[in-house]
Amino acid sequence: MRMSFCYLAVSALTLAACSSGPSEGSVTKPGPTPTASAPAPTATGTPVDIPDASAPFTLQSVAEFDNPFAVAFLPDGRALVTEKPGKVKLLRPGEQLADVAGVPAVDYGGQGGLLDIAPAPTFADDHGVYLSYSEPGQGGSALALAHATLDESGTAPKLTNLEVLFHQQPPGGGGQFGSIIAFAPDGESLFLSSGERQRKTPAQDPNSAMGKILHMTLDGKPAPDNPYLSAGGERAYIWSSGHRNPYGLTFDRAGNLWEIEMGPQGGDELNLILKGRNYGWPVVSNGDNYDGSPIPDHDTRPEFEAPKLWWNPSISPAGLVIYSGDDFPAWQGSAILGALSGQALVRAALNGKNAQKADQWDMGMRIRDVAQAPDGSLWLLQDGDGGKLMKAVPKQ
Ligand SMILES: [Ca+2]
Ligand SMILES: [Ca+2]
Repeated sequence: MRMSFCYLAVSALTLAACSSGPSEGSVTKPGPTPTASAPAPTATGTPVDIPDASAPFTLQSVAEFDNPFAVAFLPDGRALVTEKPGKVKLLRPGEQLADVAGVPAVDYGGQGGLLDIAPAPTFADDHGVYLSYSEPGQGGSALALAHATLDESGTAPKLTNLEVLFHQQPPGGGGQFGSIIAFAPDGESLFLSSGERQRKTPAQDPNSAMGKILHMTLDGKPAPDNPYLSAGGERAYIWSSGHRNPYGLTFDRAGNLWEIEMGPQGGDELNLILKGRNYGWPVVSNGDNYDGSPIPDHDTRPEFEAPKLWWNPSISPAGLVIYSGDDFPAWQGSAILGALSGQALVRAALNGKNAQKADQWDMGMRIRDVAQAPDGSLWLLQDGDGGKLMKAVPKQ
């Protein structure tokens, strides 16, 4: 079922306009260069019931998507949303969702497809965006990172000047790609999380980009301060090793890089990412294999960096922000993460380089991504067919 090209507003007029999906002629041209003062999408959407009465917020849905993977806000408060089958949608309050043309071909299926999207640090000047996706190739697919320009000069938005900056090699079948993009605080480089494609051993292979956090310049070259720069090849891109399926990656205001990853059963992790460190997968995990066979815990091998937090039972963490908004003052500086199998929104309080579990609210649905808009509002993206983009609104 594909419900959603349509911005779901309570206005009957808007709903009527949405009834037949998009057409080029009916898409209102987004405005010119964004301004920093423009508002985020307002909470004029549809209330969404959640089972957890203790949550200090309600949810308002503003749009639905076909298997969305990521939401990223632009400086003017509009949002870009990726759909795994291979579409990018541009959301503007009160209007239909606009299809963004020019998306590269993706290998959609399983955990693969169109994945993360992030406006460049220079977006206000050049409208640059970064995309990650599973790129079709000989023998399978590979994690790819591309840069493009969001061109709104025509009747409908499109990606132009698309350039693939990085391809993980070799291609292969299936598995989890990770694929989350995070910019360094100085805006001069980017980090890309790369899953081990459910193959385990590549996470410890020093010459493979799988199961790693990668670090590169904005034009896709290994970053000059990388620990194995002189080795060349994929190794030159590696910043940290021993990761399983990292579906969240972001910096806090002090410049610490935080990562969440799906571990084996009972072994999901929140990690503080440090240059050149090895995070242990698949040699150690505080969880165990899904077939019940044990994996030694982190404390048996102190040479591997231990997680700051882990979850048993598993929650399948996906999406991570360090919250800094005003809607929920008590959460400022906290890590907010979504949970797929856990069907939850999770808060971890951060204190310097340490973390403490704080809240886990039952959302009654799989949460695929979380994001903070420029106005500080907090947004949740539901997983699956018809997945909703929802604003968390404080209860009065
Ligand atoms: Ca680990
Ligand atoms: Ca274990």
